[in-house]
Amino acid sequence: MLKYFLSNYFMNRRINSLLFLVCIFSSFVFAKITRAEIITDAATKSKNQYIVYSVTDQNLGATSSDEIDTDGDGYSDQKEIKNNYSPYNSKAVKLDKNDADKDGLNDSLELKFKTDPLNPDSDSDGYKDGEEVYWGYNPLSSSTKKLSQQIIINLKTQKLKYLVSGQVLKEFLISSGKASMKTPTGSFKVINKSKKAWSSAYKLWMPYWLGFSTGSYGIHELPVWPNGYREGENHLGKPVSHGCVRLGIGAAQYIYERVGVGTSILIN
Ligand SMILES: [Ca+2]
Ligand SMILES: [Ca+2]
Ligand SMILES: [Ca+2]
Ligand SMILES: [Ca+2]
Repeated sequence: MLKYFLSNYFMNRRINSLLFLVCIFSSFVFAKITRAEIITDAATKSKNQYIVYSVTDQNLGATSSDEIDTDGDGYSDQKEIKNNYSPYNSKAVKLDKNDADKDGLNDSLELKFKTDPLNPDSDSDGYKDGEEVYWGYNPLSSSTKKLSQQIIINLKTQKLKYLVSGQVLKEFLISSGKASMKTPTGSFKVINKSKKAWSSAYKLWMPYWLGFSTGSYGIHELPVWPNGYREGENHLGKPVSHGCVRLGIGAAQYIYERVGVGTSILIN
């Protein structure tokens, strides 16, 4: 009995000391992980704080003080922005006509997208703010998730607008359906894409095709007949198509490359 008790006692002691060692080791590992996390966290935090600080300071035109005059022209940043002038150019240049950091995004859009007007690559991911915004990517994150993109077509003005996050970035002349073959109006989505679609109804090529959800209609480049004849660019601005929305050479490719299936199209 005593023997049994003693062996049990020593066995328990051994288990206890083993547990003790495991405890020490895991707390050491845990402490290391905790420490690493704190360091990473602090780094991220300070990075975010820096971005928030620089955005607040520069984008809002020094709301904290009326005195900040970045370009030294005698007018405060706040006053210039309020009057639509760039606070980053000592000449009287409008916000949307100035690109202080030459990143392809004008000062006006930098304010709207909350990017740094004096830093070409606000999120330091290697892509310029302008490149990211015009391609539909978030200039404040290295994420490849696209921002919301939209196409708005106005049949009256014969213009197509390309928007990212609700901001109009580009505007192109179109040619929509003639009076007898009107382009449908309403809200649609891009349902398919083709670099060179063939119209079996009209026997012609429709380059950079973006089909929208009514079935037989789409946005495409000025059509090309099998003999190579291209509908003239002088048709742009006039409703002469069979119902599709025609875009000029260059414009069609621009839109085609940037928007994907699912992009919303509003025609009014
Ligand atoms: Ca100024
Ligand atoms: Ca810029
Ligand atoms: Ca910038
Ligand atoms: Ca970037």
